[in-house]
Amino acid sequence: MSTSDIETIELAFVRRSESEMLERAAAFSALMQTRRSVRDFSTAPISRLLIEQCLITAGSAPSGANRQPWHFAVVSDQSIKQQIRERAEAEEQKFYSNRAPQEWLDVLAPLGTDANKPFLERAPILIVVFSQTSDFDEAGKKQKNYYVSESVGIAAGLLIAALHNAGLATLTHTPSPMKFLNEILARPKTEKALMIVVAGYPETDARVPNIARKTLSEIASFHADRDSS
Ligand code: IYR
Repeated sequence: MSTSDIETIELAFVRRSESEMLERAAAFSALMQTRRSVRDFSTAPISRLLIEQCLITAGSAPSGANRQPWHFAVVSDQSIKQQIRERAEAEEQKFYSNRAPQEWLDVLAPLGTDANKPFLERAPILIVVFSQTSDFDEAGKKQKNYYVSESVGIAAGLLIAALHNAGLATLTHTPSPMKFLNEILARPKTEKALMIVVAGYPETDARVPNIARKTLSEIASFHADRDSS
């Protein structure tokens, strides 16, 4: 089937001048440079409307065969957050005391993390990002999904960018294994938690580790025509 055989709609695309494009790219880059993983959250509440808007952005991610294989479980209930903290800390205790090899603990040292996860109770919102490894069609027949971790990873990235853009602090948290999240949130076996995106306001005077981002030349290589600039 070629595009001429399928139903299509007009592409909404804004063609901008080179200078406007550069300005926008620089402004977005500056905004994203101020994103930091925050572990010191205030208990101040955030509006549901704001979270909904950011989730809609996350849902705009491209996905394999347009299957949109994600589910976002948004937790603000204090007793559910408490259960998640208890189960996550139990896993983290095992991680820090015997599961993690010394090499891993060494690279985590500059971040100052440990098995204690108070932010899971303090932050107003935990967004548990689930991957749907398979799905069901209208007839209830099991359907495979494609490129699930790529698709859901992109959606999670867009969610973090949207939350940061909206003015919220975030933390990606990945207790491992995360099966307990299916249990607590009553999600089906076909779903697998990818990460918890913790969101809220930073505590007044919150501090973050003094770590640096790689430079452009460290993260990119250009393979251009010899005569192009
Ligand atoms: N999940 C643990 C350990 C941890 C692992 C990585 I990779 C990090 O970047 C940060 C922490 C924890 O949350 O403490």
